[in-house]
Amino acid sequence: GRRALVAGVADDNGFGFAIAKALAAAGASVCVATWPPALNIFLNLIERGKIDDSRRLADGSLMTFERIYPLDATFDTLADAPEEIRTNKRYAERGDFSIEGLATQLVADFGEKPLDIVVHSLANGPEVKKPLLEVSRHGYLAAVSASAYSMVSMVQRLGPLLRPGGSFSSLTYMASERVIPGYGGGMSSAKAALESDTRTLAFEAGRKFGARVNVISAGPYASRAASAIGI
Ligand code: ZID
Repeated sequence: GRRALVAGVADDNGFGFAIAKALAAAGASVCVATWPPALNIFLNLIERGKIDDSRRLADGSLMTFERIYPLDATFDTLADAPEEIRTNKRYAERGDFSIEGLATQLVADFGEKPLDIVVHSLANGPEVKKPLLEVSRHGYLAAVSASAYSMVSMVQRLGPLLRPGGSFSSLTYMASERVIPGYGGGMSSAKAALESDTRTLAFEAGRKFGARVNVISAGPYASRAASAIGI
């Protein structure tokens, strides 16, 4: 069977959950990766049965996640995380939550070539409510780091874990190409980078790993992230 990793699932409201469910319905084993600050809440929702209705598949069974990994995609290695993050309660209890840590754990759990499908369904822009004219350098770079470089780093580190014919996908928004007021904080810039990088990564990772790399430009969906900016 195929195994998928969906990065960016912390509740049953977002694209990541819906994609995970579609993959499970199609017969894949699904692992997810969750931002450490949201992980406890997510595990509680599952444990208490609060998202059982959302987990129900057409055949009546409940979708299960093979693994739920901690992931902060702004860190490539654990050493990249600053002291105050590494010692933060939500992070400290989780082991290696970096992208490299995720790759290492996947190999430890399933062997050298554990994956067929990787979905990047995460983004973060701390100043998303500010128009570009008011965005700080820090906010802009944070948006690009979490929302675009995270994909580059995931392809670098998870590419070697893909079986032949494997694929990467991510999600973008049209504000990369057109002016859409309200999608600020450098998020439009981050999505433009993500889309451009997808072309270059498809070229490079196709040759290096035999992997496909695609990005889907999504329509509006009232996820937690989108609700924060009034979508
Ligand atoms: P979501 O909140 O379900 O998923 C985002 C996830 O990212 C959350 O689980 C966060 O915990 C996680 N996350 C944040 N920072 C980090 C980090 N550093 N490391 C690891 N995880 C982290 O929201 P979602 O489903 O909206 O987002 C999934 C993807 O879809 C993101 O790439 C979005 O940018 C993208 N997307 C969403 C929408 C939308 O409407 N929900 C649109 C386009 C793309 C969109 O904004 N008209 C208006 C707006 C839009 C489309 C059309």
